[in-house]
Amino acid sequence: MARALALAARGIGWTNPNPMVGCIVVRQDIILGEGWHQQAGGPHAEVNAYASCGDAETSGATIYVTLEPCTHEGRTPPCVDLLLQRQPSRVVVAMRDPNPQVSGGGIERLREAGIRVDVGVLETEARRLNEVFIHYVTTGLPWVTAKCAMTLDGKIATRTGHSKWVTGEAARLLTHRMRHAHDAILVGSRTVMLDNPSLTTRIPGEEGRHPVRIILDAGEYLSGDQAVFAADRQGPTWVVTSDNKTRPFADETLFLPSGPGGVDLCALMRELGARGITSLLIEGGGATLAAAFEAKIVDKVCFFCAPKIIGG
Ligand code: AOF
Ligand code: ZN
Repeated sequence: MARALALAARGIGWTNPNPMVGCIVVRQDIILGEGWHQQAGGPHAEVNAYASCGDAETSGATIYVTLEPCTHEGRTPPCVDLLLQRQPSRVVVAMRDPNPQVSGGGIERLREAGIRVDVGVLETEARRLNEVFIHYVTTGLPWVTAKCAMTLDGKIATRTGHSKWVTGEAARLLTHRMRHAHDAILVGSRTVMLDNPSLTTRIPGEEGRHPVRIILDAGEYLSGDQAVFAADRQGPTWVVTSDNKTRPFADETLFLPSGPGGVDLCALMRELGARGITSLLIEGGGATLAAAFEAKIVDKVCFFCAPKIIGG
């Protein structure tokens, strides 16, 4: 199962809104095939695992799969049908599928067919890997990660408000991996004005996915001259506001009710969930992070601590 989880993790950033899933086919203690879900809309892990077995005899095999096999006809046919056809003698599942369309039905159908099913192997690890999927499929709201960097003396920015010089290379690489893994990224307009970040994903030697950039602009501070609005920008940039003025330089302006410190962030989460955004990375600055904690929308905190002293 540990191997199946490692395979599943290769799909990070590419499977949303679907889960990351890995699967292994084992017979007489030999791994005959393995696969993972590589992209939303593409074949499920079970299909890829069986495909990689080639001509090997697979009946009576043991299947290790990180998520309960599906029973529904979505963009691909139900995996349970594939399993019933290939006749494994045992299926080991890390966790039940929290998707209400599946939710236990896959396990039940395999057991009804006389196949032994064991559920709960490395379940904690499997749930951690798919924390975004579990949250989104059960609530319809994006999973929210708050990311922040501070110095030893507790500063998240210099005296002039600049925050891009806090951490070094290693943290920067992790940040780009986090951007790749999230559907959208949120910052306040002050951060955009002061740091002028591009908020894209740049991982050396690897292809990455760019998150939708969402800028909170409660006070008409943005002019459209910033990097996130550049004509050759990668992926869309949305501006969120509680006034009623369209920002012509953005791909979209989202109008929302006002809340403490600016826009009503709970209403924003409902809107983003409805638009299919399953995860949101908040990169600051201080006011935006404070408002997010105040609105209780944060699910996970990633704090980088840099061995520096800014002073002042
Ligand atoms: C995946 N990959 O390996 C497994 C999934 O739209 P579909 O047909 O791809 O179905 C997506 C649902 O299938 C997903 O929400 C989850 O409940 C179930 N299992 N999904 O994308 C997989 N095993
Ligand atoms: Zn499936």
